[in-house]
Amino acid sequence: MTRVLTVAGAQLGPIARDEPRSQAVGRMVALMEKAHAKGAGFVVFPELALTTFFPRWFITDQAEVDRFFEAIMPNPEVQPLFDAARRLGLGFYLGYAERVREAGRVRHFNTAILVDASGAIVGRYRKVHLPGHAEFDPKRPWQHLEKRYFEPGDLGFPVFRAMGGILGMCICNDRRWPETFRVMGLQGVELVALGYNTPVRNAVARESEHLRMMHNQMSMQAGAYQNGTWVVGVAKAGAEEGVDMMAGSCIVAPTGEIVAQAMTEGDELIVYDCDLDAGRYIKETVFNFAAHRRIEHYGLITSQTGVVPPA
Ligand code: CDT
Repeated sequence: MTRVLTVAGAQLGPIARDEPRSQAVGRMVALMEKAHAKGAGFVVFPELALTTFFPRWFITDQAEVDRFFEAIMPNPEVQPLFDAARRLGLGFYLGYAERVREAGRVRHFNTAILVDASGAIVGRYRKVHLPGHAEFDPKRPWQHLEKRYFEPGDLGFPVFRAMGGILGMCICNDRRWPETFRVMGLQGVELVALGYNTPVRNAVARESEHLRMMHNQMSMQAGAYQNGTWVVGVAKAGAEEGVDMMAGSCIVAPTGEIVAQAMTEGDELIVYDCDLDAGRYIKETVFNFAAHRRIEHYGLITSQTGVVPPA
């Protein structure tokens, strides 16, 4: 019996700074309806899908920053997504800015949730690798202040039995780190959902647009192949508040092949029938972890962060 999950990547075009949640949610529900019409059972939305990518601005007024965050999930403005999930029998991955009171203090995370086809939240992930910087950088044409507005995720890289398979999540910059995929691979992940907001150009160095797209794809393709898992990467794309954001949302097979890819920089759906058993032969042969991994040589990966060259 095959285990086919029809997956839709729901790329979003730009969201303006003053665009109300209701408008973004309306665009997302339209994509869910389209996904349902194409037979999808699971939809992946981008990172911080409900608002513009606000870390591009240095904002000192915390109340203004907090306007980009959700204190409750679901809340009335995003409830239509959960209603659509139940009505259409469609699970989804949603990236958003999470503001939560925990351990007696207010905390801010760059978060993704996994919602099943009944509209229930069945998984939560908080972004571990926060790129950028914490203070205003006058050398940059735009800022990347994730280290200012979020704290690093505290949940690790959990995977969840959902949608008939083993699903994991990560967020944007996480895809560039092999550790992200390997920790989920060690839990038998079959599909990794991820959203991204990536500027087309490097704000601090010369780097061609072609190369940046190659790095985007290469990271996801390597993560997929080396762990025998599907990877679904979905962009918030296009010219957003003066910054060109990379499109190229794609679905990567466990072989590392890109099997579906967005062609525009706007709201666009890509769909593929993902056989959740397609990575099994990879997990049982070349990447049979139990047979081939040599953990006695991997200690530096968890004991050291920076590079220490020999004396
Ligand atoms: N959102 C996010 O993580 N974007 C980063 C841009 C890095 S530039 C500081 C990325 O890795 O795509």
